[in-house]
Amino acid sequence: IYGGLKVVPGAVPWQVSLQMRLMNSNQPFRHTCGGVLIESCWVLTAGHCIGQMKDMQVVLGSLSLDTEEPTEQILKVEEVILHENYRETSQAAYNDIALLRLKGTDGVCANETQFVKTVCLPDAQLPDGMECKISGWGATENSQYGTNHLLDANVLLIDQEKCSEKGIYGSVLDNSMFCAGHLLGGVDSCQGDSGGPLTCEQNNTNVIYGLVSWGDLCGRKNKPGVYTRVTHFLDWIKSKTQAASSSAN
Ligand code: 4AZ
Repeated sequence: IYGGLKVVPGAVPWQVSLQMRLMNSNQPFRHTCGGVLIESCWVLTAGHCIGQMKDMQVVLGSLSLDTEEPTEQILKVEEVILHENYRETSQAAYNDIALLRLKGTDGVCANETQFVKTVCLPDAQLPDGMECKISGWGATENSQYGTNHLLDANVLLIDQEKCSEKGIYGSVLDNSMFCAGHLLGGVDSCQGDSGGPLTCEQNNTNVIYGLVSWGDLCGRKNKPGVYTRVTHFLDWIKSKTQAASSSAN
């Protein structure tokens, strides 16, 4: 996160650290991407966060990556569901969304606490110019390798037409994504924040409106962050989570 501040305990209780290590290696798990807890057994993340041949864990209730905190819950992943039309080009990622079904018993995976909570799905588009929040452990203006402490920042939803102008992203944008940030630069998501939340307030409730997806570097003028448009995938999310939770968990 560029232009961010340290998150206080419990302020972003749906934030996930998605951690990976090479299969069968004895290396420790390393933070790879963000994610978002939407149900006790379901995490949303970016499609491009799903590498192959990786051993994966999901860490909830964490602020500091290098310390074991009493608020943490560490869960294994039972199933990875990558969007059927996920596609990456040199410029953009399309349909950049995946679901992780967590391992649990009797339909309970994450336990709700003050530090671990689900976030609601949105039920409609929100207005351009609205202020929303992004968070993550990704690169900052001072550290390309990311931060140990979770950071967050406020960004503005940017009109799709505006963001599709030639001097911004032109024709690479589609309806599976939207832009948010500050066209003057400075405040943005960055590498390592991918898959993590962009939440906004809708009817006095925080909703997960975007997932950190891509951008032309970070924090640059006229190159805002691009986010997976969660409202575009509501039916997909519902079909996948309902189909699976009726049989398993
Ligand atoms: C990345 O490389 C990345 N400024 C994520 C977000 C943004 C740029 C790059 C948005 O994962």
